[in-house]
Formats: sequence, structure tokens, C-alpha cells
Amino acid sequence: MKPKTCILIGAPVDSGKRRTGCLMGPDAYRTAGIIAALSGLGLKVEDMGNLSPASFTPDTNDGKLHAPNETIAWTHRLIRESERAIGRGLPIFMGGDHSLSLGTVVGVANHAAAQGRPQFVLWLDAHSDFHTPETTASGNLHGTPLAYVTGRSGFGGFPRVDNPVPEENICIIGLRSVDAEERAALEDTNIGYHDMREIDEQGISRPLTAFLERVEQANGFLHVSLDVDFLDPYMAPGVGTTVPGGITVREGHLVMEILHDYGLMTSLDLVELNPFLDERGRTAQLMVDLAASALGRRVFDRPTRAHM
Ligand code: EXY
Ligand code: MN
Ligand code: MN
Ligand code: MN
Repeated sequence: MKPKTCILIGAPVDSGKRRTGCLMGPDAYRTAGIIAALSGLGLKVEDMGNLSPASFTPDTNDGKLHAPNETIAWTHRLIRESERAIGRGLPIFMGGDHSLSLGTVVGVANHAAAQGRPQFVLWLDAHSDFHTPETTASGNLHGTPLAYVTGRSGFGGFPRVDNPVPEENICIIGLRSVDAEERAALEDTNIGYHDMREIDEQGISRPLTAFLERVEQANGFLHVSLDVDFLDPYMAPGVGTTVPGGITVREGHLVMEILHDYGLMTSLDLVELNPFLDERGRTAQLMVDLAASALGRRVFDRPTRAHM
């Protein structure tokens, strides 16, 4: 089913880590022309502007975590907004740091459950973001969303995860910075995780298409969470958690073009862009171009699977 309406939602979340700057992300994407890029593909584009966190009175606060109350407030808001938006079209959450996915993934999973269909998640990231508040050393909650949305314990004070995403419905691609606690936890799950060594040796399309075949078989909803640091820092310097040896521009577009071929993506996060660290907006521009590839931008039109 091809998305007809893209709903742009600015989520200037900057509380998931100490280095600030992601709050400028949504407007950087607008400045990079995301509206024209998507409407130029024949899509109807609605821009909902930038959200603010829900009001929230803290009931628990672990001294170890950085800005938990602001992050919890954002999570409440984004659960609500993503549940609402996905019923109207394809929501694109313009971050903001990766802690915004604490809310967006829970919200779309709630919607999928209400439709009686499974939720799948494709996590494109150098990091597994699989810490809990109990295992993180940094206390930065942008390193925890995948643990939260799969229902792991330790997130006291956060909204209850009513519909945890099943581990086997998650695929992480691009890994090259995984902490020991995350690795131990990941190895004990059914999450599909693919590091850069595997991608170097076997290519990026192999794990991706195997995962998409499963999503298609299951008639699932597919949330794609694209972290700027998935890409190689030379290609995408505008992010605070760069890790050398990342994905090239063409590998990034190949992922997005295959996603469009399958026509299964139902929601998208664009996260961790920090315009203060960017170089003349080229990272923002690359992320906009990748989003356009995921939504059908091609050099030559070719039959896609979704029409097969
Ligand atoms: N694993 C490290 C930590 O938990 O602090 C680094 C996390 C970086 C997370 C970025 C969003 O992908
Ligand atoms: Mn991340
Ligand atoms: Mn990352
Ligand atoms: Mn098909």
C-alpha cells in the first residue's frame, strides 16, 4: 500500500543526552526542503509544526539519569501524537534525539495492536540503543529506546508499554558501537542484529530483504528509525555520536530504495541531527534525500514489488 499522505511532525527532543543541539533538527529539515522534496513525489504533505512535551509532574526520578522528567514528558506526548498521526497517513517524526523513539514506537505499536496486526521495527544505527536505566553508564536516555519498546524492566516512572514490540520483529542494521551490557542483553534475545562486518562481507540488502519478506508475510506495520550516526561521519558529520566506518551514501539510498520497493514502511523517525555540528546543512540535506528515496524518488522508474 503506497502512502498517500506524509505527516511531518517536528519533535525537537534534546533531553536524551547532555550535548544539546538536536532541538534545531526539525527546522533544519524544513530548511533542507523536506516539504518540497516529498510533495515533488506526488505525495500530500502535512506539516504539523513542532511539538512540545506534555506537562508532567515527576513521581520518580533516578539521580543517575540525565533529564528523565523532560524525557518522560516527551514520551507521553509522542505516544499520543504517533497513535493519532498513523491513523491519518505516514508520520515522519523529525528529531530531535533518539529518545523521541521511546514515544513514537510505543504509539505506533499501540495502533498496530488496535488493528490486530503486528508491529515491526527497522533500527538503522551505529548503536543498539538497548540500555535500560539500570545498565546505562552515561545516563543518556537516547541509548535506551529499543530496550523500553520491547518491554524491558527498569523504566520506572515512564508510561507503561501496553504493546511491547516482539524481539523477533526487530532488525538492527549498522552496528559498530555496542556496550558490553547491551551485547550481553542482545545475545539473549531474538532481535536480528547486523554489524558493519557482516555488511562489509555480505552487503546490506541481504539482511534487509530477509527482514522485509517477514514483515510482508505477517502483514505487519513497519516503523523505520533512522539515526544520523548510521551513516559514516564523513558523509554525515552533523551528529554528536559519530562512529567511524559507517554506511556510505549509496548504501543508505539502497536501503531506502529497497524499503520503497516493498512499500511496507508505515512510519519513520529521522533522529540525532545536530545542526550545530553540521557543515553547511549537508547532513540535513542527506537525511532529506534519504527520506525522499524511501518515499519513491528514483532516477528511472522501475516496477516495484508492491505492484507485483
Ligand atoms: N551506548 C552509549 C550510551 O548508552 O551512552 C552511546 C549511545 C548513543 C545513542 C545514540 C542514539 O544512538
Ligand atoms: Mn540511536
Ligand atoms: Mn546512534
Ligand atoms: Mn507483495
